[in-house]
Amino acid sequence: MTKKALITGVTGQDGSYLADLLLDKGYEVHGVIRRASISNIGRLAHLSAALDAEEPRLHLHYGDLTDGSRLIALLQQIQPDEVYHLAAQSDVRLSFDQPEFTGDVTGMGTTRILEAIRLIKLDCRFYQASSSEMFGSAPPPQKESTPLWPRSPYGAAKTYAYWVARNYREAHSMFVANGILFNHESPRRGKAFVTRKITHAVAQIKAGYDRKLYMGNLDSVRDWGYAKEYVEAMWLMLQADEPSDYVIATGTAYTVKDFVEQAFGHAGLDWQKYVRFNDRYLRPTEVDSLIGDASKAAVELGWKPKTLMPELVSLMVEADLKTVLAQLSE
Ligand code: NDP
Ligand code: GDR
Repeated sequence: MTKKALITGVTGQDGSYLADLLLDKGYEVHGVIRRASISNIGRLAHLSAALDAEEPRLHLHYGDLTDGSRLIALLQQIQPDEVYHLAAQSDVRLSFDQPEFTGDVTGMGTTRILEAIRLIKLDCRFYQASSSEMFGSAPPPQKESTPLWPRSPYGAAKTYAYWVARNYREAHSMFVANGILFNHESPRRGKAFVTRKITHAVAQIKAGYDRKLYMGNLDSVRDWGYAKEYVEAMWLMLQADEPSDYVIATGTAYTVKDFVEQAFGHAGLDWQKYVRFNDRYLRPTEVDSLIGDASKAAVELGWKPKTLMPELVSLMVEADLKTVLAQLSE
């Protein structure tokens, strides 16, 4: 029997890699997309064959996390075996400007979809995209037992969703797993996030654009991994015998400044000539240091990171250079 998966947030960085992975594994994949005035399915462009085939293996459905009745209808219609709940307002800085909206989408969105599953008595496994932002100010290294101390409306909303997910597991005996993922990046990362913002700027400067790169806090420490490998961990969590919560991280620590230096260095550029400070990129409260201990995932799921930060920087700069140069030659 072909397994069916439903991915919320399929148009995002992780959703697109997860769709690739599940299609490779033979799943029938359903994704929830939002109506937008211009196309928002660019990250799925390479999957057009699966989408447009006579018997499509990828199906896209309009829906929104704020629209509970639509979620019920979709779950009832699709009857997925596995639900990967990735959709969220995922921008930490923006969550300070739109805390209520972030709470509604990123927090309550999880309750809406879990409650929809419960109400229609759907027998499925559920993945919740939890985040290292929930650890906030808790000192590193952070693991599953580390107390949560979120530092933004986004982190607080994810913390609420994490506990709701755990409660549905305990109260209703549902198969619910929280993946507590540390920052993971790729050439498909949105350009508002710091890594892609840097690699895109490096590529433009290398290609001859006359521009500067305006940045906020260069001192924060992050544990950056490769998104393509992190979606494998999501799948592994839903194949386990018992549902549980897992930290997914590389265990390595770099500052934002390290990332800047390596990215400019990879292109043979001196970062100090191009990088400038702008306080609009600062947050009212910052998360200073996130370094994950993913030993539980290694032991129980057999998951280990392969691509570490220096290689990740290189592959992201190379991908952006290729795109920028192709655009220039059009
Ligand atoms: P992205 O921001 O790239 O993607 C977010 C997705 O959610 C997009 O598909 C977006 O749709 C969708 N979405 C946003 N709001 C709604 C809504 N109201 N209704 C339906 N869909 C909506 O995030 P990532 O792929 O990077 O992350 C995936 C998940 O993992 C998110 O929940 C994020 O918070 C979490 N996470 C991410 C980490 C990371 O380092 N990347 C680390 C830890 C957790 P659209 O394309 O239309 O905007
Ligand atoms: P983060 O990622 O907040 O960790 O959340 P982001 O890349 O936005 O910031 C990382 C660090 O870089 C600092 N920073 C800047 N950040 C941005 N975006 N732009 C800048 O110009 C800039 N200058 C410095 C930030 O202050 C921060 O310390 C990401 C998201 O994907 C969340 O959804 C996810 O849950 C967490 O990672 C884990």
